[in-house]
Amino acid sequence: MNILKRIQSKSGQLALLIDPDKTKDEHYLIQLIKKAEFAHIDFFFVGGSTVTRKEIEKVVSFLKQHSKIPVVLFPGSSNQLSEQADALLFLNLLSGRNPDFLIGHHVTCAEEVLEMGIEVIPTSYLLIDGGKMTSVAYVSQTTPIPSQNTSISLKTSIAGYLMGQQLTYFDAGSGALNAVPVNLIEELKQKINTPIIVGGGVRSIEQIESYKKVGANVIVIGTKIEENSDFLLDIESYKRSSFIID
Ligand code: 1GP
Repeated sequence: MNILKRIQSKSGQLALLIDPDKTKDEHYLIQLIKKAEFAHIDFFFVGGSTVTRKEIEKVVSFLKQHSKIPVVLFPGSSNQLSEQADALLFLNLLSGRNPDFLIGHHVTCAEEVLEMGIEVIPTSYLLIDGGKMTSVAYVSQTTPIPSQNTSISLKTSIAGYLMGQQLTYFDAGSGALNAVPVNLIEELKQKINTPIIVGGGVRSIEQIESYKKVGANVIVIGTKIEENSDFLLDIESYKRSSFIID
């Protein structure tokens, strides 16, 4: 099954975000992979705001060598590529008005991506205000959509869908104080049939559950696991007690 189909197949799947800038120690990475497998994590997302190609390639190759969990590129710029990854989120930062992140980076890497033959998933990427300045807002020089203004987020997502994007990714940004409002996902699901990824500031099982309940396909977790990788053990117990795994 290709990655987009897997994402579409059910709600409540989990992605562990690996920022190569923060995971340089191989011993740490091995332990993280073991815990992620134990927790039946569905995807590794790899990317970061200021990561080099060399770092991306190194981490992707390491993950592919030591794990069967699919690796999805979640790039912060046009150089964050690796042929060994299973798929690439081809992100359009639709919440912003910076042409570099709407078309510029895409042009820069277009031929190379085509030649790589990797699965490419056109993705509407919306930054939603998470209560603090995040690296992605700073690096992209864009302003996130105010979180209480569901109407702008909905219209932006629908525009992306009408332009042919295959996925909608709501991101409150890494380490956000406030995660993406659950009702935004609920309302979008009522309007269009787009698979949804949500991330930024997810720190509890309760949040995971509430996103799953409203039909978010993938919930992305980075910071919480960077701070305490044993959160993956809590995820395992939650999945076991909810009969998601046996
Ligand atoms: C990925 O930005 C998220 O979309 C990850 O955010 O680091 O807060 O989990 P956290």
